Amino acid sequence: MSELTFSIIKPDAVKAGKIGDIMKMISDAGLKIKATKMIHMTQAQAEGFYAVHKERPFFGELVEFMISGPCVVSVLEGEDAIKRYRDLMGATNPNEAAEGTIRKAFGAGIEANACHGSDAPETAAIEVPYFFSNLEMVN
Ligand code: RTP
Ligand code: MG
Repeated sequence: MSELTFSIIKPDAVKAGKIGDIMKMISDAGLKIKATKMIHMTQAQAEGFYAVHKERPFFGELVEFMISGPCVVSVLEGEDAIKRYRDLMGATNPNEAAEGTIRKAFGAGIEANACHGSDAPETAAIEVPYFFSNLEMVN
């Protein structure tokens, strides 16, 4: 079944000039870009987005990282898009990420790991409308 997932090219990868490379990997994987834009998150936006992690010891640092520069947020669509994009991203820790994944290619460490992708349909259903309205998505 075709589904939507939400993607972030994180500030580390944007700073490193990797937007084009990562977008190409997404296209080459057969995921369709329904919407995309560059944003610089406010602290409140980043805290809200990662609210599930607010009790984790790395929460403060993660928010600081996510607001350290602009990022590219996108909505991707395809058959089994959530799992396929997670597979394309690779393991959270780039040192453990498989060859050919975004994090293996561009991740610097456990935090500055180049990208985010929704981890389940329920998460995608929250994350997509957190940054995009229906009017911003192509049909
Ligand atoms: P994401 O949510 O960004 O797609 O990444 P994920 O599911 O692979 O990993 P998750 O456990 O949800 O962690 C969210 C993000 O927090 C940062 N992190 N830092 N310092 C640390 O130990 C640590 N652990 C995670 C990473 O940026 C991770 O992607
Ligand atoms: Mg996650």
